[in-house]
Formats: sequence, structure tokens, C-alpha cells
Amino acid sequence: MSEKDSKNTPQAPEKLGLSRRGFLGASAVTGAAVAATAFGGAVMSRESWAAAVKNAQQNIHVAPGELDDYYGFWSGGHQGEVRVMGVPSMRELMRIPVFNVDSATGWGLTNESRAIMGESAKFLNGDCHHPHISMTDGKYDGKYLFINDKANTRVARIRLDIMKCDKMITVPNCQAIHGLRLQKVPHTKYVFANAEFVIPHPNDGKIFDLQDENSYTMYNVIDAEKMEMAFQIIVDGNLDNTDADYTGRFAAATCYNSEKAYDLGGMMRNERDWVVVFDIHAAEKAVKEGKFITLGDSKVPVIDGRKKAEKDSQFTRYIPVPKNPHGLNTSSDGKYFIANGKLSPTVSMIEIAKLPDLFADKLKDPRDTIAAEVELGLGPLHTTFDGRGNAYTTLFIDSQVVKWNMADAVRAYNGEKVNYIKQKLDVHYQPGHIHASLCETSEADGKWLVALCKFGKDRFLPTGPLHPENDQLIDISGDEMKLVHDGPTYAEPHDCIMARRDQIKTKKIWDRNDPFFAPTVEMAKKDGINLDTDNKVIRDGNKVRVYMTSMAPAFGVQEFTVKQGDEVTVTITNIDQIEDVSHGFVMVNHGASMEISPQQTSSITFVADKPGLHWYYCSWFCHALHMEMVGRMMVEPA
Ligand code: K7E
Ligand code: CUA
Ligand code: CA
Repeated sequence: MSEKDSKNTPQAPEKLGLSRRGFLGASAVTGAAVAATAFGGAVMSRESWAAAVKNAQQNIHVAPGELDDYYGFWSGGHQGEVRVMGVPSMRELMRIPVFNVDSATGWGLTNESRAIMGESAKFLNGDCHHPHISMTDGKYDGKYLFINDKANTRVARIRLDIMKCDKMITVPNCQAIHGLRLQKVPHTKYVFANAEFVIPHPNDGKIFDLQDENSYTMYNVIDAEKMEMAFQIIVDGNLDNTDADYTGRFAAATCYNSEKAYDLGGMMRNERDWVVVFDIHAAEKAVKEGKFITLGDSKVPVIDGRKKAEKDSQFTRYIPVPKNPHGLNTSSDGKYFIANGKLSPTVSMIEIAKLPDLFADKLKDPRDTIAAEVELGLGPLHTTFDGRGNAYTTLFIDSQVVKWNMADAVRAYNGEKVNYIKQKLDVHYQPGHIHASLCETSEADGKWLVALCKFGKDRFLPTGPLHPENDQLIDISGDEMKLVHDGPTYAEPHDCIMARRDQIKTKKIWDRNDPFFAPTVEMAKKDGINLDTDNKVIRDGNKVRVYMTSMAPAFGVQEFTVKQGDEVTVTITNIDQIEDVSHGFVMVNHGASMEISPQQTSSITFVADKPGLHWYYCSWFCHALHMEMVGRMMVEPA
């Protein structure tokens, strides 16, 4: 048996337990003990385990020239981009820059991308966590992918037909968008976005007390098609993760800081925090009836969903759950909102069918909605589903994925003697999110599971003090989970999503009428330019607009002259019609770089501040004479 196989063998807890212990200190000792007992029941021989793993590994082998079955979209975390993966090969197919600057495509540099980023183009950083694909009738419709930016309080949309970000908004009146999910039914009309941090309102430096009644955070409801704020709901406590149900009426969010504390001790004071449940229809009604306020310069309707207002407002309810809950996941059968306990070894299953009664005040206690509080292990963070009644939860402290049966868990909670835990699998190390193929939809197919591990530790060649993370692929198609692949990734895939490849339909070349570059087409029209044919330089005061075509291996304009200090906008239309023949444009020593794919128009603006001759060149390999695809800008001294 190879070294690699032995690492994949779950009954090597001596080995793994040791490193975990060394790594996490005293708390991990308890974790290892839990792990050891959990393996007690289902021990396979090393030989049969190795054979099973080998068999599973053959399933993930996608031969050269063959295509994957699933598209995966990985958040790039505080690196700011979205990565497109092939699953099960775990090959990285593409990167979609969003909350970052990318010199290959020119994202954050071109006029088109900066127009999409709007005001926030001034930020060069981002921190994306939660990518989610738009849905119709609880199934992926392949239209959009939405993602949050915790760092600068933004939400972005990616068009999946071109795999580019086409809209970005900054959520007003809030700090740090964290949890993000989509309405599933009847379709993704709304994006739900949690603002995590409590701030004073107005935040003008006069109030700093978080206990003040004007200090709060909000649940944000965004119109998915327009990418505009629909309304905001004030809540008690803070907000962590969120998800929506399969009826279209309810959404729920976890709160870990019901204490409204500003420090660690304070945030852990309460034994229970809560899940806030939102009745989206009732909230819409309140907004329609004009029962809202606005804050500062913002025109966004704000409605009050705090506890003191809940009996009147009828659009929020608070369900106490233990302790600093983190992930909030709707089971793919539509029955439960599952809140993951983090500081409690349990997850709380909230029965969605009981929520209408909760809102109608027919329950004595909001806790009457709890179908089960399921004990799983240490540090439950996120849960996913296989569509066969099983749930899979990451245990951060235990470095494990636990597979458990939801119906059995409810029976056990009600006193029956059933073992709801089906398997515990060691993952490496400290998993955060977990995601099974199609698990956010009613079509969860129980084929593949990805555990996004926060630490790579000893799993890869060392890369200095900064290590890669480890995205582990697990085959869940059989009765047992099998770890089949280690995928090193750059910081930090917080979360991912997988869709069947037939659910995503991409364009082969750009449509000349694509709205992505419509403002540039509009500018050219005003200048009397036909972008498909014209190669012209237009002077407008000290602004110079250079329009050119590109066709392998030449730019339509091979030289142009400007004056020192001119603001130069270079607009290029790639008139090649051949799939995959992208050109680039780089103006040497001017910080200007961009991609122009077939039938695309791209533009970039810079100041010609240095007199002399300046070369520009094509940066995307396009032709045998790609190196020769160059031109010169002559700058006359002022
Ligand atoms: Cu668990 Cu931002 Cu989804 Cu990190 S979040 S793990
Ligand atoms: Cu055009 Cu390289
Ligand atoms: Ca707390």
C-alpha cells in the first residue's frame, strides 16, 4: 500500500489523531476520542479499504480530452475571485475576477469592468464567501451566480453564459455582507444577504455603544434581476449565514452574537443564540403598505423586524438554538432549516412545516418548531445533503465529515433507540464548508461531496510559511463515503457549488450586441465610429480616443501620435470569429492590460505622461506571429 493510500485510510486514527492533537491542543484530544469510538463499528480491513479507494479513484479519472460531469464554482475567499472547476477531475478551468484586479483580463482596469464595479472600483480588495446559482422551481437555471464581498459590503452577479461579472452593488447602511443565499421558488426573484456587524445608525461618530437601540444590523433583500436593493429588515443581534426554503415564503439566518457584544467573551456569554426566520411575503406586504423608514441619503425601504416589533410586524420570529450557530442549510427535501451549532456539538433541525403556525402565534414556544437537536461531534459548521435522506456535516474541531440520517435523528431525539450516525470520515484538516452535487436544489443527486479544509498542513509539498488549503473530493454514491482526491487551492475557497454540466450553457464567442460592453459601443456611436471596421484616432481636447480592430496577428492601428499629458482611451474590437482566438492589449510601462475575446469590444484609459516612443503588444497568444502583433504610441513632449 502506498503512503498516499494509508493517509486515506480512516482507521489510522493513531496517526491522524496524533497530528491533530499536536495541532489543536487539548480540545482536539476530546475530538480524537470521539473519532476513535465512531470508527469502532465499521472497521474495514486496510486491504479492502485500499481496493475501495482505488476503485473510487478510477471514477474520478477524467482522461485527457474527456470532459467533466459537473461544473464547480469555488469562491476565492479573500483573494476576491471565483474559480471554475471541473468535477470530478478537480481541474481548474477558469477564473472569474470579481472583487479583485486581474491583469490577464483587465478586470478592474478596463472601462467596462470599472463601470460594472461602479463607485467601489476604487477598492482593490475583496473577500468572497458564498457563491450560489440562480434557480427556477428549486432547480438551477444556469443563468446567474451571485457572490458576497464581506470586506467591502458588496454583492456581485456573474452571468454564467459568458462567465463574467455583470453587476455589482454596495449594500447601503451596513458593514460586511457575509451569508448569502437565493430564493429558490418560484424562481430567484431575491438575493438574501446578511450584514454581519452591528453598527450605530446614523454612524456619524456620535454613538459608539452597541447596546444602544439605534445600533443594529440588517437582513438585505436584493432584486436579483435588477441588482438593486429591494428592502432591508432590522434584526436583533447579528447575522451569520442564511438560506431559503422550497415554498418561497420563508428564509432563515443564524445569529452568533445575540449578546451584541464586541469581544470574544461577550459573544460567548449566552448558552443559546438564535435563528431568525423571515416571512418574505409578509415583509413584501409591509413594504408595499409603506410601513418603512429610510436611513440617511439612502432611499431603500427599511422595516423593523426586531423582537420588540415582531408581534406587530409579523415578518420575523426568533428561535433560540445553541450556541454561536454558524451554517444555515435547508435540507434538499424541503423539510428543515438546519442550524449548525459551532460551539455546541449539535445541529438544530427546524421543521419548516411548523413555521406558518409560529407566525400565526399558534405555538406556545418558538422552540416547538425544533424537530431535533442532533448530537454530531465537535464544531459543526455546515451541512449538505445527498437527496436520499442523509445529511453530511463538517466537524471543524474533529477534522471530520459526519454522515447522518435525518429521519433517524428525529426518531432518536424522540427517544427511540436508533443510531442516526452512519459514518465519520477523517478529512485533512479543519473543514469549513461542505457541498454535495446539486445539494441546494430539489435534485440533490448524492454523487460527489467536497469538503473545503482550512488547513493543508502536511498533505502537499511545503510552500513556505503560507500553505495551500485542501479541497477534498469524497465519493458519496455508495453506502460509505470515500475520500478520493486532495485538491490544493490558493486562499481561500470559503464555499463552492456544483451543477450538472447540462445546466450551464456558455457562449462560444461574444454577441456584438452584448450589454457587457454597451456603454463603449454607445461612446463609439457618438464618435461616428463603426467598431467592426474603423481604425481611427479622435481628438477631443486633451482626450484622445483610439479605435482599432484586431485580427490575428495584427492590430488595425499600428501607430498613433498623442501629446504628453493626453488622456488616452484605446478601444479594440476583436473581429476574429474563431472560437478561442483571444487577443490582448498591453501598453508597456503604463499599467494598461486587457483581454479582447472573439467579437468582444474592450477599452482602457491611461495618461500618456512620458514623451517618446512606447510599444504596445498583444498579450494573449493568438497566432504563430503573436510576438509580432505590436504597435507604437508616439508621445510628443508638451
Ligand atoms: Cu462558514 Cu463565510 Cu460560509 Cu467561512 S463561512 S467556514
Ligand atoms: Cu493577438 Cu496575440
Ligand atoms: Ca453568542
